[in-house]
Amino acid sequence: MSQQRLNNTILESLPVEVIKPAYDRSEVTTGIVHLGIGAFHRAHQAWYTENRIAAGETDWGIVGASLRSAGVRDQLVPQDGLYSVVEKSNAGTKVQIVGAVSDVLVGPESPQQLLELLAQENVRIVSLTITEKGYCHDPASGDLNPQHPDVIHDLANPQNPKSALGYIVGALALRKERGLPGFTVLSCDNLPSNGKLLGKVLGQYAEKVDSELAVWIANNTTTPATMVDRIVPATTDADRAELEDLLGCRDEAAVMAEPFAQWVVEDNFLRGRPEWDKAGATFVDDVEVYELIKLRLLNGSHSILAYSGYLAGCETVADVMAVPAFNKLALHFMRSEATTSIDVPAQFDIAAYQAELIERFENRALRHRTWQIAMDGSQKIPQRWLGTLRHQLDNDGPIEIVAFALANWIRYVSAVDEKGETIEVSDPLAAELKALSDQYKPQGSEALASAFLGYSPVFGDDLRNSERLQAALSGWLEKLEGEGTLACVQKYFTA
Ligand code: CS2
Repeated sequence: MSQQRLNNTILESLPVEVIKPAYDRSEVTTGIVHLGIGAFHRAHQAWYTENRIAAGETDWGIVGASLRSAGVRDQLVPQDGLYSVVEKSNAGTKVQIVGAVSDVLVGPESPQQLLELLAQENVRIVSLTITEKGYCHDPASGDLNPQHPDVIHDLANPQNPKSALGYIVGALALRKERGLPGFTVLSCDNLPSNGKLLGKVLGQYAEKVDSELAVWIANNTTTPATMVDRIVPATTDADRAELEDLLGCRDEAAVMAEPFAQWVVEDNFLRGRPEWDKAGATFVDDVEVYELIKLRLLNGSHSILAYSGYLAGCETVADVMAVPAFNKLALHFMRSEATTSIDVPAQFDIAAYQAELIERFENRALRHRTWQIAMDGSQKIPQRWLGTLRHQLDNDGPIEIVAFALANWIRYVSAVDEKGETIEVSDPLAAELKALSDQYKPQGSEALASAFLGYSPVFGDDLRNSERLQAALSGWLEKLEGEGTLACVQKYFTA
């Protein structure tokens, strides 16, 4: 491994084909604090912002924060915040060095420092990619979960929070006390009506702190909705080694991404925003339908391919898509179940969108692991599958593929695959889900289906009442048990 790390001093000596910041980084001031600075933020919002900083909007620099581990800080800070976005497709590779991030703080190391940063007047936007589970909500209802361990902790320790909600409300309390204005809180997570959901949980959390503060926050923040889209798999050691050959130096913070990127944002910012539209984002009055389309078609089929593909022995999404029956299943799901559950605007070319998704999933240059997408299913399934399912049940529409997908997920969270090997299930509810499976699986498919449909944190209180769903789900559980996922897809979904 070469010793030389990517940093400000070696920018000039990078190969000419590498795109790099052509502005004076020392002139950039902080306008955005981003909580949850993982790979997705770096390849998406920070990458859009880089374009605007380069165009002269130098008061929108980003300071990132991690609310859990020091990993990203240790990757980025020794590199002066610089990192590569490596666009990979069958057409080749394009590398851009992004300079929009000036620093990274680690919440648990110094909560006070992060609270103070968030309270700085020049911070006008606090953006979030904290994943579904970071909102401390009940996924079925969208309300704050008052029993969430982080909520309990943060209410008792407001100076030393763990959750994004604790930090944001704590910082807003400081701003109120100091006579400073609030900020825009921008959710960039894959949740339905993410802005509204964020506004609601922030309000519910603040109400528990102090109702006067809750009123101030309601009047001094906005929470615009966003639809964010770019496939950004976790970076691997092989990716970093390959990039090192190309750059001639080591980039520990590099992110791999597809060329495609989309960002649809509700234009409701309290104290200004970068002109992200000039970097390709779209500002609209209502994001909801774009979010529904993205969550139900892209993420919905992603999760289907993840659980069933994993069980069929496929490591990456591209591997799953290389199996013709799975490829057909994805398109069939989008057309027959997901799309028909949405009131798609007449001008939206949904057939082109579906075809593009298939192509994006087939991108063999990206190694997007099925296991990665399968993480946190309990938090993802409600918005990815269950809205579609409820719509179809209410309208006597098709439910076969969602039911099949649910059966695969139930199989997956049993934590044992078809060959009897252990599955490393990563989900905040993994233990409960496994216990449910262990208890009911021995009683047969019907009992198992009904136990899961009765599990309200994921399924709410309505789906257990559908006999149609119950029958479809137990049918699929039975078939999966007897025939296995791959054989089922090949036998039942090739038409
Ligand atoms: C994926 C998403 O990991 C997952 O659950 O479905 O991260 C997906 O790649 C992005 O939403 C694409 O924009």
